[in-house]
Amino acid sequence: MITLFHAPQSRSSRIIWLLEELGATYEIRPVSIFRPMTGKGLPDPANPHPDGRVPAILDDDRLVTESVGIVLYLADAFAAAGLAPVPGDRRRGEYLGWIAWYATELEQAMFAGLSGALAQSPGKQRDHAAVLARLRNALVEGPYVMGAEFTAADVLIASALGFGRSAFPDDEVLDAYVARCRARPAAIRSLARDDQSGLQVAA
Ligand SMILES: N[C@@H](CCC(=O)N[C@@H](CS)C(=O)NCC(=O)O)C(=O)O
Repeated sequence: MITLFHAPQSRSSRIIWLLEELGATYEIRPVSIFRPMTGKGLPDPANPHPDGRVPAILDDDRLVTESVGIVLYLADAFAAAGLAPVPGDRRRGEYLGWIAWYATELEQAMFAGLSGALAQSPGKQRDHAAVLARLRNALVEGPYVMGAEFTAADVLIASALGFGRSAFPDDEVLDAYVARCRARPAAIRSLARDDQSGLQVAA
């Protein structure tokens, strides 16, 4: 049984989306977090995350933290759902590359764009342009970053873009990708569950 420690409209929302895509049975355990944008909220003593953050999951008694760690863990644990090429599959390397790219390139470029740090740093501008070009090139082919196949990498990338779209220029290709991902039935179901508390979802 998977238990997700969740705060509404945060990085744990994407894990609800993933769990819905995977057809998993899971429970949402709502926790409070500190919200830096408003300065409000306190870490919840009921949250097992060592930093009091979300997302965190318990798989029975096994704790997994970090969006990337959780996405890799769940997509492999529910391999039958087909959201992750399994070890040995020739697409596995590309898949891992996109997930690492999300964590090390996309997040940095997005927050540089959102914070205004771009304007002061030619290095960040170069990285930002590279992120945009790589994403666009993949999505012009599309419809997902790995082509025809929707993978768990799209959950990370599309959810980040959904939050930080304004960090990048107007672009029909990016907008269509975010809209396409948001229109997936699992994404729509996850929105309805984002704000509900104490919920148990049976597959
Ligand atoms: N690298 C972490 C970041 C987690 C994170 O910062 N989550 C925010 C919510 S979006 C949080 O829990 N903030 C509470 C805090 O900073 O104390 C991940 O991707 O899981």
